Amino acid sequence: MKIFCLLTLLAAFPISAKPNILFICIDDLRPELKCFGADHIHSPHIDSLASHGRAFTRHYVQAPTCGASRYALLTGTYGPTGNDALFERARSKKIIHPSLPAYLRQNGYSTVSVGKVSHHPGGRGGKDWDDDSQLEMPHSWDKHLLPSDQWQHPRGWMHGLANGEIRKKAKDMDLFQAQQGDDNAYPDGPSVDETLKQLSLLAKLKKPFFLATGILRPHLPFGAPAKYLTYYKDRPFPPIRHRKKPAGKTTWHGSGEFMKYNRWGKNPIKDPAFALEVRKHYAACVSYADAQVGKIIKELENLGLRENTVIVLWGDHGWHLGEHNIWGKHSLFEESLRSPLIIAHPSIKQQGVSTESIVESIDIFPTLCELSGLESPAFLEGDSLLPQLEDPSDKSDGTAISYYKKSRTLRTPTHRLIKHSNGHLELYDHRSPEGESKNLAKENPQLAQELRKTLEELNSLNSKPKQR
Ligand SMILES: [Ca+2]
Repeated sequence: MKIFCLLTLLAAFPISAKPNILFICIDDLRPELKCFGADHIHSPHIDSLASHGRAFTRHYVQAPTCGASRYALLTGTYGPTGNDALFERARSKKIIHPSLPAYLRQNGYSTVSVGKVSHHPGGRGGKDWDDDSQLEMPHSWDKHLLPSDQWQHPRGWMHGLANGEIRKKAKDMDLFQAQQGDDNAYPDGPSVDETLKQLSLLAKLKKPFFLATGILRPHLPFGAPAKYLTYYKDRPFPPIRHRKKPAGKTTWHGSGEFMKYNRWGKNPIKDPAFALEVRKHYAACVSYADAQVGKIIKELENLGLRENTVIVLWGDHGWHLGEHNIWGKHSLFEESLRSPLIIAHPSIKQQGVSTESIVESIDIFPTLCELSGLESPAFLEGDSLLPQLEDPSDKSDGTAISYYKKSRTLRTPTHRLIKHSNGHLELYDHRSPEGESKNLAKENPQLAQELRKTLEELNSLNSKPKQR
């Protein structure tokens, strides 16, 4: 039955054999985009992409931290919970299954990565993340590039601020910054220049390509050229939802990553004016990232490649901007786990209509296999999103699993269940205005236990996230 449905869908999807794939990763981007309902955000290029494809408004990542989330995306499987997940996989010398780029490479694709795609920009380890003998994803990329430019090395680029400032200690850096200058005053500028150069080189090859480019902003510290802040100078921002620290045992935390950059010693929880400044600078970083997306897609069009290229835009996880009294990621609340996913191609029907189907990052690998006419390897743990590309009202499957440290969560179309290692449960009803601010596990123990069982059953079907 599944094979019949798949053949029907593929017949309805007239993509020529082995289209190119342009994969755009954006670091720490919550769905703070106009096309995802954030009307105060200036994001014209990503909005345009969504209008030519399918936006997944309920896409959930597997983990609210860069390395573990990218592991799940790039391997198509649930995995470890730490940032060094891909390095551990590489060091284990037990890589049985190919990564997404390795699989495409085995099947005739040129594979190139620029910027932050795996956890380390450029995909190498060592003190400055530039040691060619320590590859994060062996056998995966023809080229895994990161032009450090004035930031000296990939580690410097990763946390760089204007004009070559690199991180020595986070406490000595600006939490946010908007210096005058062009796009190349901040780290994404030269990386996107390299992406454009690689696109033009790939266009000359007589084989399909998988080009993955990783945009760094809006990752901390929030630095972007001053022109992007001007969009927000006098713009009203909506109130922060669910501002209170949740009661009881939860995955709440004290915003450690954010606070360590905060050399001004200000606290957005107690200082509403500062909180608004932080939100405006995050927004400026989103607009800077959006402008980079615009440059890449324009070059794709200039090269005449748009018609035969599947474009995927993916945020590696969400970010709390004050919701639940958190400024950061690293929780199992909606704000940390929901991120933008857009898939665009001329063959997609009802372009510009989003889907509310619950989907996960591990679904992307099998989707790209099917769009490329390749068999989906049996080890993949996600489901193809072709049904949602064919029909945005499709509600098939409808659950997402995520994990952080020793806690796990299940998102259904109506609820979120979080299970802690000591058995404690959190149950939230998304149909209620209280959402994830009121734990209903004691009020509705039957549903909590049913969802706990579902979570455990789904995990028995799939590999168990390793706890570290
Ligand atoms: Ca990230």
